[in-house]
Amino acid sequence: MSKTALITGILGQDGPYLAKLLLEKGYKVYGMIRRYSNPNFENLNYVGITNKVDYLEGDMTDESSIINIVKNIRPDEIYNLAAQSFVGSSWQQARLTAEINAIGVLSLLNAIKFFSPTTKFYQASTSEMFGIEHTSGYQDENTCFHPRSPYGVSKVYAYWITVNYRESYNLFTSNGILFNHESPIRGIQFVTRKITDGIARIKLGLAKDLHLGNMEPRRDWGFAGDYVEAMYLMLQQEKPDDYVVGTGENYSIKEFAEKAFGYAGISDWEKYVVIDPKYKRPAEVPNLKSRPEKAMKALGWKPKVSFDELVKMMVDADLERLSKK
Ligand code: NAP
Ligand code: F7E
Repeated sequence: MSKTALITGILGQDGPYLAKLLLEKGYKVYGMIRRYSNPNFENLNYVGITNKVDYLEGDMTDESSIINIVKNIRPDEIYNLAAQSFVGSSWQQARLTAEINAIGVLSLLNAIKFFSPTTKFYQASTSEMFGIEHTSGYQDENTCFHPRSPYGVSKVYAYWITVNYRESYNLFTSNGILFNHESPIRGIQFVTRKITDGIARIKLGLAKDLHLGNMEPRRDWGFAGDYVEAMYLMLQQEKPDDYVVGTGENYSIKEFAEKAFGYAGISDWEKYVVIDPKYKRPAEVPNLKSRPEKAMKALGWKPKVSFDELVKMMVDADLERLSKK
């Protein structure tokens, strides 16, 4: 009998990579989508698996839809990737962010507790929970949380309720504390993709400049395709646990931009960048850098795609996409 998995947030960036991995491993994959009227299958098309997934309609803010899905399919594994994941918007939509990212997780855990207690649960936790905390310049599983946005705060609740249901009800629930991971199907508003898309537009004469906010923050960027392997591995362990996943290296937004412009053959890149206060945040996370030793040792996981390869992959993909158009 093949294993079954439910992925929430399947239409986002990570969902398609994870679904592809699980399908390759012989899983039957269910994907929860918010609506049937006008779903955007672009990212699933990109990885070539749109017709291989079974879609179920549900919303993280609608507990009855979550209960119905879990009760009906009782999957072996649930990967909760659904979220209002854009940090910038979380100040404008703080309550909605909390309802989706925090209370939605409680609904999923209750559905598991009451209707499918053997289901293993993965929660998409984030380095944003660390915010301004660090231990000698890096963050790992022992670093305290000090989130700096309504998004980060909502994810701290989700993290702890996942731990709490494990400790209270003996459920198999794990948190992957993932640092930033990117790809050619990264949402266009996130800074890496905004930069690579902007560069392709400048290069092809479709835009004159690129408006960005604070270019000093540093991020530990990896490739999404590598990170979904860590998610999968967490649910294959004997015991549930929480793991930091990242590359252990970090770069500033400025360094990312310089590298990406350089790869596209534009050396005088600074003349194309306009610093626009509109993109600055009320509170910033200045420095994220993982120490992923635990994931490397316990899961045998390590990132395969380097920073340089990631930048090239994203610039190439945006140049190709826009050239075709
Ligand atoms: P993403 O591209 O923003 O995808 C999120 C998905 O969640 C979207 O498909 C969206 O559906 C869905 N969603 C939003 N609100 C929902 C709701 N109320 N009910 C059901 N589905 C809803 O995010 P991602 O980059 O793939 O990240 C996956 C998860 O990992 C997220 O939880 C994110 O917070 C977390 N995370 C991401 C990173 C990263 O660097 N990418 C790092 C750490 C943690 P629509 O398509 O309908 O909008
Ligand atoms: O910003 C700065 C911005 O929006 C990165 C999400 O996946 O990773 C992501 O959150 C940095 C910030 O990602 C612009 O101020 C400058 O310092 O790409 P981002 P994020 O906020 O790190 C974490 C791990 C998640 O969990 C989240 O879900 O770049 N920045 N100028 C800008 N950022 C954006 N978006 N746009 C700019 O113009």
